[in-house]
Amino acid sequence: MSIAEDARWMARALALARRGLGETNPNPVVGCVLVKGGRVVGEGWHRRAGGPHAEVHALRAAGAAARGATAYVTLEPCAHEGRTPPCAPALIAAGGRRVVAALRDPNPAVNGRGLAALRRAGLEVTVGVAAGEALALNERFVIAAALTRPFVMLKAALTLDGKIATAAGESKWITSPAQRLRARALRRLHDGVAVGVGTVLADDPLLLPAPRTRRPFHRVVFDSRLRTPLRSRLVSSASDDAPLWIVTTDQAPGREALEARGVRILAAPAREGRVDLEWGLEALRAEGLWSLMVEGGSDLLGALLAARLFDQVALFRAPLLLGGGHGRPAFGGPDPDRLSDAVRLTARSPILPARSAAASPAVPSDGAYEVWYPAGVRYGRRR
Ligand code: AOF
Ligand code: ZN
Repeated sequence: MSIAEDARWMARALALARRGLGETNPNPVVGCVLVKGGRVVGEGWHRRAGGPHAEVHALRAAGAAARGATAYVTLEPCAHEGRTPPCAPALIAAGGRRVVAALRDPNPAVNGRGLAALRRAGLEVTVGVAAGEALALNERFVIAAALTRPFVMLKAALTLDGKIATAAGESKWITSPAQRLRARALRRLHDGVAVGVGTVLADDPLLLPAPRTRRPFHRVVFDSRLRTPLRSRLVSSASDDAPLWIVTTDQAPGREALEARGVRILAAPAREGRVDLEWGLEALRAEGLWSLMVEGGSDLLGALLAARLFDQVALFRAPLLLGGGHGRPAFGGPDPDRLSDAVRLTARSPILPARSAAASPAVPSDGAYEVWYPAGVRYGRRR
């Protein structure tokens, strides 16, 4: 099989994987194409967490024709018994001859074990075809696999001079309707969104993606003193499809009334009366959240920035200059004394291999927002 042919079938597998975007969380998106004699005998993609993996869909479609086929998969076939049976043994049992994977699965539960099992069974294994594209597609999953907290995207809608509200508190609306539409669509890529309680009190937001996801979409409030109103739209809409979790301290009164309305409370040991953000994020990860979009307010974004607890920044900038010295800055938090304390950003994803031409575009084609990454960050194995 030629390199060009491998690239062509992997492109097809990537296109299939893309169909799962927004619906497979916290799992990655994965596509699989089974090819024999230069034609497709079966294909599939992972549709939702807890459902069959891409390989299983493709094997079912191929039936007996899978014997002797090459499997093109955008992620290493798994070897672990998770919510579904492992894919590597399924490919072996079906009589596959060769497996081409774009990426090794960084999930500590897999991490090379699937590839090893395939090789042991005598299948030919090729890894790294279109790795850059596959990484860009599953950026949140791949980065989170190296962390003990969720992947964190900081999102702000701001004026060109960096303000998210006037001194009087007016914030609706800074960005255009088209930008706001894109921001709600961006939520779909994440397991959930988070805000500080100040934003709940000021805006009473619903924090749901549009279009809605078929899988549960989590809303999280960082709220040290449990000030989230029982009558807020977040609490009223808490459900299995749209869970509401509040990260608070173990000293905050009033949790029972919220719990009675179906709100999940995660109580951290208080640090100077406030939630320890790192503890909160690690607790969210332990509860299964791999990716979080943090949408404000100023204090929460500033605190996460100062603590370097983020992996990506999405800026929705409006062509406005507010002026004045008292508008609300997008990123509050502590004031650094020195320029060397500023957070330097880069447009290039830190997980892309140096030579890869693939890119997660810094500005999507509609120009609605910009994507930045912290410069100089290296993701190793689990930090
Ligand atoms: C594959 N093919 O299509 C996907 C894989 O909870 P489970 O059993 O669905 O396992 C989820 C993990 O399996 C996920 O974190 C990732 O490591 C891998 N996803 N693997 O072989 C697939 N979606
Ligand atoms: Zn699998």
